[in-house]
Amino acid sequence: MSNRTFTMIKPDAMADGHAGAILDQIIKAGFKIVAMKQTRLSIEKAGEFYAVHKERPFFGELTEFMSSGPIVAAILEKENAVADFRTLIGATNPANAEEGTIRKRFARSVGENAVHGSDSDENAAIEGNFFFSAFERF
Ligand code: RTP
Ligand code: MG
Repeated sequence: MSNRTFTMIKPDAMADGHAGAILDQIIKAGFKIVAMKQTRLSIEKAGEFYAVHKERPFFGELTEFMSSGPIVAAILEKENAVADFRTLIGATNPANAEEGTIRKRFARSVGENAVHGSDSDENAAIEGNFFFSAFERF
């Protein structure tokens, strides 16, 4: 069990002005920010990030959406980070997300669902390395 996870505030939540409230909720839940940046994915980079979903019917929609505007990417630290962060964000589809979760509060839809959270320790490390060098982690 590792103590780090990776997150993105997705373009919908950025455009809707929720970045500050989402970061506040993440910090209040006990996560420490190890690295953070605002950036924008090209459609090619979004495809690389979500390569595991290449064969899924929503892949085109997903990569178009994820490259449609700026995002905030961050590495987060907390005991049991991956599982606890997925609890904090709630179900993929905000309609099924628990009351008070980030997706319940801020997501637009199953596709435009406000935040990403890594699904395993291994992917947390891969995804953090995708965005950050050793010089950008504190
Ligand atoms: P994420 O990777 O972004 O944290 O989300 P997740 O684990 O909860 O969901 P995952 O199955 O990994 O799907 C990745 C992202 O693809 C979009 N999606 N759209 N239209 C659809 O039915 C659909 N299903 C998934 C969502 O943006 C989801 O977060
Ligand atoms: Mg996922």
